[in-house]
Amino acid sequence: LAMSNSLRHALARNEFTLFYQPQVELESGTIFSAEALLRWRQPGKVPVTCNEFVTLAEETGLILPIGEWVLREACMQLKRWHELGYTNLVIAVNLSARQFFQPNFLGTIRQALDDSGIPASCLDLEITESMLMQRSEDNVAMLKRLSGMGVKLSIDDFGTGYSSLAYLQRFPVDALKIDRSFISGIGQDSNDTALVTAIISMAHSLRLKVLAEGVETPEQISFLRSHGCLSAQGYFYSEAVSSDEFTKLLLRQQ
Ligand code: G
Ligand code: G
Ligand code: MN
Ligand code: NA
Repeated sequence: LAMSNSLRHALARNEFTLFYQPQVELESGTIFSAEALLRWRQPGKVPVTCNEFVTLAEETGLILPIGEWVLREACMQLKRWHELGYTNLVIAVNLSARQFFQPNFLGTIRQALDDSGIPASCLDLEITESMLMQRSEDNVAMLKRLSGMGVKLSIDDFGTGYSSLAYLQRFPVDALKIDRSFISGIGQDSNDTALVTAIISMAHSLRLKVLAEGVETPEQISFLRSHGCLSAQGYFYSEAVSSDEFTKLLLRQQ
């Protein structure tokens, strides 16, 4: 396959970059975190979407070296922002299942923290519900060790999987990210609206933070605020941008 061949050389050829999407506090609009999103640009070619090549990278195992690169790069970039004075800024990194279940996963995290020198509490790992549900006993042990290191854990695309309340309570998870498909239905679709309300109140009773993904309109923002959701990300604030553009966003809010 042509794409898997190009993917194999992409790291060595420096074709990957990270873009960053701000995560903001709803009340103040302050940026508190940057979600790192992987981009692949081959010279002279149309960029491939992340979903396309992440799936291929998982199948071929290339996601392991790519994922390590993402972690390193994201932590190093956060270090630069900390050095500029944004010392409370957090970096959120997406993990794939294969990475998460790799035997030396904890070692990889430790290494990225040590090499960059950022505090563990400023690294937020995004995992999916389905990753939590697989091999749940091993997961509890590993998540407890991660949480013991001080690393934060968020559940990405929340609401699209099958996690139960009982399950959620067993994992040392810090935050739920409500999937953007539900946010886009706020005020449009009564099922989505009810679901968002239920997820927020469930998160509160489990003492979890809750973030709304894919926020695009002021109506969505006022709905979320009035229901006690404290943080959000989405095109209303900013799409994912280069590290330089992200620095400008940080400077602008001073
Ligand atoms: O921004 P974009 O449309 O490319 O993101 C599409 C999907 O790719 C998202 O679901 C996101 O979680 C995933 N993704 C983005 N960056 C990474 C990454 O570094 N690692 C993994 N495993 N997935 C990522
Ligand atoms: O699955 P994950 O949440 O990691 O994926 C992030 C994806 O969501 C990226 O592809 C990003 O480009 C996209 N995204 C971020 N904000 C918005 C938004 O407000 N609206 C839409 N439609 N997509 C968004
Ligand atoms: Mn994500
Ligand atoms: Na998501």
